Amino acid sequence: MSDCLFCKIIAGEIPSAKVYEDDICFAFRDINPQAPTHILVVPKAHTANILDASDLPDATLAGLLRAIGKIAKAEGLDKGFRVISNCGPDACQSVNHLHFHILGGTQMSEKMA
Ligand code: DGP
Repeated sequence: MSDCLFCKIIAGEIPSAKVYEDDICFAFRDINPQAPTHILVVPKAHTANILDASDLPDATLAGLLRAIGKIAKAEGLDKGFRVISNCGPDACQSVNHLHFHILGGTQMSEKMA
């Protein structure tokens, strides 16, 4: 989508700190990190959020989860990490391109919201 921030990052039109890329997804460091490790994993195909996940092939959805695991291992998050996908206004989704936050590198709170 031409006016989507994450589509522009995937296309290299906006610079990012890339940590991983394959045929299905692209991952880069969040510009406003909320943990020592804070990475965004996004499908290369545009869809708004989990509510529209049926727009994507099953292989893409599976590939995203596999990529998250690979990235967490490569980042050394062996003591644990959290994966969040904000969906819609109540969850404060600010970029309408499906993405998963990987947060780690610290002991996180038991409280999730
Ligand atoms: P969300 O609130 O779940 O939609 O998360 C969007 C995230 O995207 C937020 O944590 C900040 C991040 N972000 C916004 N603009 C940029 C950018 O230009 N570059 C990078 N690396 N991250 C961005």
